[in-house]
Amino acid sequence: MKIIDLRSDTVTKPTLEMRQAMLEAEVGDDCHGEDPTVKQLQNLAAEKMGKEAALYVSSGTMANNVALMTHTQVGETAIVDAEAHIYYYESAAISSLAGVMPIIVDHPTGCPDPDQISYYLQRDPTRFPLTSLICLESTHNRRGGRPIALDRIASIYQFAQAHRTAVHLDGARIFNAAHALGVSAWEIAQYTDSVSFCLSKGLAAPVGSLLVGTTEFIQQAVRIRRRLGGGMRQAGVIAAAGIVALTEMVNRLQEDHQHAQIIAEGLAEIEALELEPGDFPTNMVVFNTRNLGISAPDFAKQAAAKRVRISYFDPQRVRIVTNNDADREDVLYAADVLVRLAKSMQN
Ligand code: TLP
Repeated sequence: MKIIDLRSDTVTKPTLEMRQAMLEAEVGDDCHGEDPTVKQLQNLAAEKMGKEAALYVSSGTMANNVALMTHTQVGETAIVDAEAHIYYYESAAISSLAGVMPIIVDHPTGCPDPDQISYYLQRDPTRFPLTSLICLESTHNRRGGRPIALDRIASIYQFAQAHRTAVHLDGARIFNAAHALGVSAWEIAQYTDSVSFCLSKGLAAPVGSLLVGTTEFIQQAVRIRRRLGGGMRQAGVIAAAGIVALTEMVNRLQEDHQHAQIIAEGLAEIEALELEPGDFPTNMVVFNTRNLGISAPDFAKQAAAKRVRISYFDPQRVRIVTNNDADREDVLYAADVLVRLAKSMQN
């Protein structure tokens, strides 16, 4: 019996077309700039994001860390959302690798208001640490997969530019954000200095992320990637799957969003279950179990016993992520299991 894995979109397996492309990939030593498939992927990524250049790296975490270390100097500060992946899940790389002190700002959209951060951007740098970077995330994982609205990111970028501060977007799921907002990815990326995005989530590639920015920024990023041991050799083998991800898999994200909607609509009927509202729903459904009298890990355990695997952010917040390996039939089954479970717990 099939296990329906909705813990994350990272669990997706590469498609047949990706495996075929990997088999046939033309390769070379990428540290010598000689891998034609990596170059093709990087060019494609830069073009899709409307940036001058791109760098292929092993993971979203590495893309964020390379970005942080390229934009900042040791001893500076960076504005980071209180729920950001960079802050929560990257083993404190922001401070341990980049040597940067995060300034944590809490805003429900994941994107600060200018007046929340203007103080940090205007401080006297002879007496206070310099704030050289604003980190954003869209879609925002721990904020229920919500995208940052275009006018919000535009205004924070304008504000950052006026204060000579760079903006990095953790766009691990930027194509989900673009779909939800009804725009192209470059329309979001135009309001950033750099973007990291992942091929290995909803786009189903087995590995890999990209960092995009100006040619000068990417040249420096190559050096930092090498410092982190992230230089790769015949990486065309995996980049080939990334090209399939970027050319064939972007449009299908819409399906994941519809599937998440099916689950959210089912769960919305249960009053005791606190669904986190999404203005622009994407491929995540997040809810709080506190009024069901069960912890999120225990709820997940009970769902797993019925072949539906889901994850949780903390003791009371469940996360469900639709993905390429769960089709409509799987999703209908999962929705039914989750709704029945929650109903059986409400009193
Ligand atoms: N997120 C993973 C876990 O680490 C939580 C997931 O299952 O969602 N930025 C964002 C917004 C992410 O959600 C992730 C992965 C990353 C960066 C890191 O990507 P990888 O796993 O490739 O290092």
